[in-house]
Amino acid sequence: MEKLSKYFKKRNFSKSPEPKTSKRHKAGKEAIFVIQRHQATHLHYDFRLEKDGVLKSWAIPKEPPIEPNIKRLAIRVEDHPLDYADFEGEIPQGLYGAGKVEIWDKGTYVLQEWGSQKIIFELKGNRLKGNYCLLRLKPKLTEDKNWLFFKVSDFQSDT
Ligand SMILES: [Mn+2]
Repeated sequence: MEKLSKYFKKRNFSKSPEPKTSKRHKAGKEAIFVIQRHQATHLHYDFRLEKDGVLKSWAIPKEPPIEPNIKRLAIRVEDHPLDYADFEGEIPQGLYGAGKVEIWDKGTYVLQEWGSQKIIFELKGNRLKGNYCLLRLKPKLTEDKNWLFFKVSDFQSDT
């Protein structure tokens, strides 16, 4: 799959247990998201949204926020195959991404807006629930792979 060429280029599948296929049948079903806690050289959380037959992915160096308005850096990384959403395991030492991968949260999401600078969606996970935003940082000021990830206030009026 053309879209996944970066994913395949980085990995050695004769040694890594990571998934190779992106064939989850999803007709008529809600799109999924997954967050994988990845104990690599630096602990991070890989946030992935199903879109166009792949998992669009960001690496978040700190724990994803459950409360609104706590902003986390999210670094855009290569698209992953859909089957990666079920992956947990140990990537052997010496390989790209070596370390333990565990599913930290998983569920479905409802897309509200997918723009080149801003993505807004409702997450329906076990840990993360509610409206979240990915906001791209200005490329002139920073690396163009840098985004912010945060929960949006619910704007509920408590009476
Ligand atoms: Mn990772």
